[in-house]
Amino acid sequence: MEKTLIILKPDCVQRGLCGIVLQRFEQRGFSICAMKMEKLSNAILGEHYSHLKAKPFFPSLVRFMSSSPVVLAVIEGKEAVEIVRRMCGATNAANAENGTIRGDLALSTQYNVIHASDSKESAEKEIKRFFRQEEIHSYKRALEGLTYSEDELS
Ligand code: IDP
Ligand code: MG
Repeated sequence: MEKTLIILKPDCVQRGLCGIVLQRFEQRGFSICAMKMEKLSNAILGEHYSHLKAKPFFPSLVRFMSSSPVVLAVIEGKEAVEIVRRMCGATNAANAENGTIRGDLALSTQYNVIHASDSKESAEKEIKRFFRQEEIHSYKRALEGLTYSEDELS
């Protein structure tokens, strides 16, 4: 089953929005298969945002992302990378569609609530960057009461 990495950013943690953001993924049918709170170091943020090192906002992004603990989680489910990314909405929250996490909860480009891996390759790398294999768990979502065919489980 496909996995992707999300980071609930310092603005999400400090505004008390972690619960409702995680709820959206659970309600969609995804599983949270790993989760922890951590204060990220400049070193790991430099690696995580290495594609943005040349940008003028890079120092401020690292300061922001290390300003308080964040919640890191691995989200698992059908087409998790693409669907989770779509659920987050555009980077600049002011342009994010209503109904997306950023479109419903933020207005800023930097303080945009959540990070999500942008491809299957980045998801694989990012999950390894933040989680050890033994921190990632596997379980089935309860589907009692639903009538479904075997195909619907894939
Ligand atoms: P993404 O988070 O939607 O994948 P990226 O381009 O990978 O967007 O940028 C990573 C993060 O850097 C953004 O989520 C945002 O917090 C910050 N960021 C991106 N562009 C800007 C900008 O123009 N000004 C300030 N911060 C930015
Ligand atoms: Mg990105």
